[in-house]
Amino acid sequence: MKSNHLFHAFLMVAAGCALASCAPEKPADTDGHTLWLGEAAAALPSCSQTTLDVVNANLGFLSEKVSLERLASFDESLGEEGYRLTWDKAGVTASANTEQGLLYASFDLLRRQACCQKPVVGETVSSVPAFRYRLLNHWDNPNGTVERGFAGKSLWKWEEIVVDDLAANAPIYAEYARANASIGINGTVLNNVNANPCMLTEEYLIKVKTLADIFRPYGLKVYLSLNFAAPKHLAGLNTSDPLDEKVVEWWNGKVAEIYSLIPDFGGFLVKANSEGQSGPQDYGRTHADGANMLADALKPYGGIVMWRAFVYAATSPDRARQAVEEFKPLDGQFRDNVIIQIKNGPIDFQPREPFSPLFGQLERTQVMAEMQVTQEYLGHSNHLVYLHPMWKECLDSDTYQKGEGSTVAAITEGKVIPYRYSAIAGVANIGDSINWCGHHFAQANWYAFGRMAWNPDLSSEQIADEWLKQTFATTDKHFIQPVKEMMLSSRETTVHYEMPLGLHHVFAGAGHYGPGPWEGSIRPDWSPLYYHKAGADGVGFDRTRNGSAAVEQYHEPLCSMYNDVTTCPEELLLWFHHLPWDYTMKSGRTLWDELCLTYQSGIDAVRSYMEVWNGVEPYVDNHRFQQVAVKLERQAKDAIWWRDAVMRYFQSFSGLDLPEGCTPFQHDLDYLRQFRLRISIYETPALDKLPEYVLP
Ligand code: GCW
Repeated sequence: MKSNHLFHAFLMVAAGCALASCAPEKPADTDGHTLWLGEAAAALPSCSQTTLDVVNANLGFLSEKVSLERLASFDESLGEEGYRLTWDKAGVTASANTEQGLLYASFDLLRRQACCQKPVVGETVSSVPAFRYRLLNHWDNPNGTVERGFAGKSLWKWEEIVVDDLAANAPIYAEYARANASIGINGTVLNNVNANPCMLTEEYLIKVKTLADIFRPYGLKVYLSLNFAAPKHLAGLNTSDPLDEKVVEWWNGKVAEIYSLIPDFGGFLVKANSEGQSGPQDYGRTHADGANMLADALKPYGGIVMWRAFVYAATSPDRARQAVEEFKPLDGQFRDNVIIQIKNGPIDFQPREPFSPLFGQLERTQVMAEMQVTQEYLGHSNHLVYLHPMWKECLDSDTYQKGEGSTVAAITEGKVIPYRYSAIAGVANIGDSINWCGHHFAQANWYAFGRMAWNPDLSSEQIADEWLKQTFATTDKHFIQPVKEMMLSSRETTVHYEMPLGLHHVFAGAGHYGPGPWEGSIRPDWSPLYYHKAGADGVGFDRTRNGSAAVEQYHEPLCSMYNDVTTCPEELLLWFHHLPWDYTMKSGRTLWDELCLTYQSGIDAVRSYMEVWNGVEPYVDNHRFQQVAVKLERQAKDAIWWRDAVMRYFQSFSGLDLPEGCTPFQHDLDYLRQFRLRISIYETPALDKLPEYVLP
């Protein structure tokens, strides 16, 4: 059986590496379950196996001869997880301090083989992860729903997680761990930050232990989100005050219990005093009081606390300012095993935001970035959007905290202010759907997050290139080139057809799929009206010194640059400025015309993606080809829907018409307002439940 797999894998690679110039043979149908790992995904050990078994299984898929070398004396330059590859005439030697290092080396070799990278005899390559903690955050609930999950139900079937040989019975958990290991992810937070206290009961902790045992050989540690009010819910205490002795005692006991089951448990992720979650402020205490209590309990075991900065009160005139207002006064008060986890932007995972100013504001507190891999605001699993350029834009942003070069990447890697712990998190886009992520191309975002967490310097292009070659088992440039270009432009395209020029949060309802610029909400800061502020006088949120003054949370030269309408980057214009409809843009066009034409460019781009995809049909199996094609068509229609809704609504203030170069509106405002997309925070809309559009 195994040798069969091996032979097949070898043939696939050989075929993929051949320089194909004539029409390729149509690949056999696949459901996409093997991800970027292709045939190698078949190499699953049973739960009792070790990291070295996983490594050896990988080596079985390599056509070159590999020697493994566990270094006798610790090589500081490689650390706990790094590795070195050296090629000579006999083959390649993989060296590392630990088995985990060898694990990552073996996946590197698999990647090189699938991408047909030719080794050079005499060459040496060293690779060390930039971040020590590279985590997925699952927003999965114990009842099987996934908040903002668009790929089916939760992967974790809690009711089934009871047997010892679970890995054999449910190989999906090992497959999941293996996929993460292949891209360097070394930790997973299993449950939603809106945490159900039951996750900390003995019943669930035993299940968590079962998963941890399956994940261990793959170097993947488990973490949990916690409900800050757990002492009240689970122990019947009358308080969860972090300074109360009984509460402290309960947490200490709980942490001891967790480590007795899972000796390498990673730690806690906490959403406190945010969107209705309980927290230390319920008892007049600070975020630092709350985080430190947990940090002290975890410290003896080496665990960490990731305390989220996503906090905002309903009453604030500008939600974008609030994280800095809450956390800056607490700088220096957190224990050294606390990391403040900050979303990339100051609002909420919009298609484009400036970086969160909190990254540059804490001098004596460790910070990490939280990226969203799941496409809450970018078309769910219906739209093809490659997210790496968006994350990289944030990581490469210079905060100027300590002068030029203080990028978000440098800060969170601990290069600006030395940290003990460096970390990065991505909100997972994984569910129990057969292809894991709902959209075949959404797999690229899981892949890209892991690769970026290992090496934030990798370019979007390189990651897309690797992913395509592995996932579609071809290196043919007639496929790779056009599809890669489509991926690379797709994020900007989405910005264009959803919310160009700094517009944000123009979504209908709580489902965050389609447009609803006219909508109010029970909370002002959950409503599009609060964010776009469109009226007869123009559109945009004034965050200048004359407005909410959010610009002042950025260091110079950014503060002045954003504050001045003539120097503010146009892609963020309406994020920082409220401007009249006839404001003159750099192109010489009015703001109104520019908005219309930018929407149009988004519409045109998705339309062109349909052509690109049709053009590569011979290179893709029918199954995946059809599934992607159907979704691209919906994406193209959604792009028009977005333009119609937003610009029709804005038109009711501006009184202006679409300029030349725009396709006409297809629906009027009455129709669009009546169309109500009622979806919950747990689902993606069915394609036939969306408004009818005709493609030009
Ligand atoms: O993006 C928003 C989502 C919520 C989410 C929250 C958060 C888990 O709409 O569904 O809750 O952010 O990040 O806590």
